[in-house]
Amino acid sequence: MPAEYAERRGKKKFESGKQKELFSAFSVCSAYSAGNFKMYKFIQISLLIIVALVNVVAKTPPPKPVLPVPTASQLAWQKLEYYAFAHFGMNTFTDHEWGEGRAPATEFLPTDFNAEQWAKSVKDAGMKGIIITAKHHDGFCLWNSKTTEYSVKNSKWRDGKGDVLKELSAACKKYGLKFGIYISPWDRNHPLYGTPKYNAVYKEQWRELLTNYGEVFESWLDGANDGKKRMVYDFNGFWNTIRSIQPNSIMFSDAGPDIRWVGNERGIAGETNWSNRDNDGTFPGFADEPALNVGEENGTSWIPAECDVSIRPGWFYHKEEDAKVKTVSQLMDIYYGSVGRNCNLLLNIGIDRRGLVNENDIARLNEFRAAREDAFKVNLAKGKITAENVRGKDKIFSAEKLLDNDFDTYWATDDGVTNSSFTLDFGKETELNTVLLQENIALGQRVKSFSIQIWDGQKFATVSKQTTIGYKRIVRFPKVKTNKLKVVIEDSKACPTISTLEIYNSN
Ligand code: FUL
Repeated sequence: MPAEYAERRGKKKFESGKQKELFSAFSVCSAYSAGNFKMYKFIQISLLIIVALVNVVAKTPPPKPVLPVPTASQLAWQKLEYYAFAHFGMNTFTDHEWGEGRAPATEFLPTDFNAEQWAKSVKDAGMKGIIITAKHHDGFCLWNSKTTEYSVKNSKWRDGKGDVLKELSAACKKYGLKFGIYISPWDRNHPLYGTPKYNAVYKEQWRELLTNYGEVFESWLDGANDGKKRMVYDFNGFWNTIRSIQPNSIMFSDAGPDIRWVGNERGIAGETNWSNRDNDGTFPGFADEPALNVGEENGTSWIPAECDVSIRPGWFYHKEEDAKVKTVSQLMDIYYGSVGRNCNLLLNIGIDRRGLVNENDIARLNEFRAAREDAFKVNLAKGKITAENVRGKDKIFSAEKLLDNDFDTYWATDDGVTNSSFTLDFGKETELNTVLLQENIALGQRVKSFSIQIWDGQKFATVSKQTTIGYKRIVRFPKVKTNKLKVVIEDSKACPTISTLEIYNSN
């Protein structure tokens, strides 16, 4: 009967899916109660308004951010997680780590330079980009810079017409890798070094590099200074130059401004690691290493840490270190100590005298990739997940969001609830030793302490007690077997906003 009613009124367009059901319901209602079309229309509109109102009221507002928060570029940078440092330059040929800037430019002579081989090796290793030492402390420039005679143009490589930056940036583009640049402020060759005029030289070098080689995802500089000619660096001027040419390029130094050094060259962050930092008054070259390693809970700037570490003892290639490439187990410890502790990992490879990534390093990079893939192959976080508190009891903030493989969705609690938990019931006994958590850092880093607990048959027992989470936290503990795993957020600056839970049983 309702269908006939619709037919008579020429309402056939309603007759599909949900709309059809809705229409049928209204129709029955109107046909039996009012019996006339006006009344039917009135009820239909009223019901639609009520549904719309209920929807508006039910929409729980998202948590307010806890300041500071990352910029869009900082957030994009954090998601890269793992990329390469490539040390290559005059030191490669003189067998030095810190050249004095006196070796003749003609000594730079790679026999088989191939930037695509670098890019392919890095891509195959699962890394997301390459940062090249365009100029190290010796002052030798791998591009033809108008600011100095000490560069590839006075070498015999490619008859003085070669440009490492040009070939490498093109290779990165071809392989879908990000391209980054390090130029050392300390310059042991430039005649103006030590005088205020050198600051303009260094800015001009950045200008050349940031103008001629496409997008530079990271601009890397340190605060190294000469023991005798103490140079007063214009760091603010350097940063302004970089920012004005490529505003999205992430600037690294001991003192940010966008990302910070982790305080050691071992690639290991503090177990507690805040992306917040009190940066006022700091500048590159005077690093407070312990503070850089852990950040500051109430720091007012968002300056996450980057772990730079070399795959060999030295940063530059030395033949006698061919047998000293770090083992997979050392590299895995570095991975857990960096990416697993809210950092990005900048792993260095020294390019050899041929101008190639050395076979020993390639083999190890690939083994390291295989070990990571193996450790994170089977995500055991499957089953029924529930939370003690869900923001506004709204499903857009439910515990299920922890398992949906979407960083942008997250479990959150009501405002003021800074101690809460979620529990995963595997539905069967499960062996595990690794828990991976991510905070939705777009809303700031919040969690101050948390614990991981397992059901022992009678009660939940703590297997690990930790402090910060941040963008990514990977917690490892001895293998356990259990039916249920619970993560308790013990303390948080404001309601927690957790994006991801993954669980593994790795070797
Ligand atoms: C330091 C330099 O002194 C080292 O030689 C190396 O380049 C390292 C990555 O940065 O500041």
